[in-house]
Amino acid sequence: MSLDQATIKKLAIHLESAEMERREVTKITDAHPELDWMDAYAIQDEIRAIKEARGVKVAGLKMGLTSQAKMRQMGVIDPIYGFITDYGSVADGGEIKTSELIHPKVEAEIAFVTKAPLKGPGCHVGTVLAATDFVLPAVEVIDSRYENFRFDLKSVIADNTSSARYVLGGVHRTATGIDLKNLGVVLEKNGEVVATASGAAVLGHPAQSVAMLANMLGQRGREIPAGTLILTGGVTEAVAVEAGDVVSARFQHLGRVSMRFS
Ligand code: 0L1
Ligand code: MG
Repeated sequence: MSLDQATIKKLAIHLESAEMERREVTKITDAHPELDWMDAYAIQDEIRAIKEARGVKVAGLKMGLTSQAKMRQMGVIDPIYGFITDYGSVADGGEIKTSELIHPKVEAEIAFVTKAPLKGPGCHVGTVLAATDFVLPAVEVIDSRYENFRFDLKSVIADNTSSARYVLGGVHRTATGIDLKNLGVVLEKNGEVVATASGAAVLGHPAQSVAMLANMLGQRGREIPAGTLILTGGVTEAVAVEAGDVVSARFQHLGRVSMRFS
């Protein structure tokens, strides 16, 4: 690590208050070019601690930048992870207030819920499917705290991977008998198709995203506990939304997830 604990804490407060106050900030590596990967995840951990001290519950984990479409869109080459919160959850068909966000974008994702712990290294698609309780359809609403979504990978890890809101669909299925790799997804905005993809867009198979998460956490001596909700990353590029938009994602075998932005 190259930053001291006081600086980690100061940057966590800076980013967390930007989220709470819906305020854009410049990427933190501008002022701290020496920030390394461990610093970035340490800032994210500190944001989690700030929220938990305020009574927020962590509702699950997320992988970000797991599809070629997203990596290309953001000009990066590595997946990253973060956490999702209880206050980020929006009911299927519900309303999302844009006044509570800076510049939201939506992405269709396949979510997993585990029934057994997963600890890397060595996790793969097989271990993940064996530890999966069920999968369900999701839309993540991301909202980078950085101006114009302009960031580098370390800055965005520190900003809890742009985590903001998420909507889970009501249909859940065991992973057995569903071809998650070839599962088709259609993302619609205001009745028009804006993106299509299949599960394979996420690292070849969405379970591979969970395996990578377990392996990345394993490097830090951590694991994915049983009963964890995991968003595996957008199957398509993220699509910008504004007040008045209605978004719907249709997932083969898993039904539809929808929301409106007010
Ligand atoms: O969930 C995601 O893929 C978001 C990763 C962070 C990058 C972004 O804000 O697009
Ligand atoms: Mg995402």
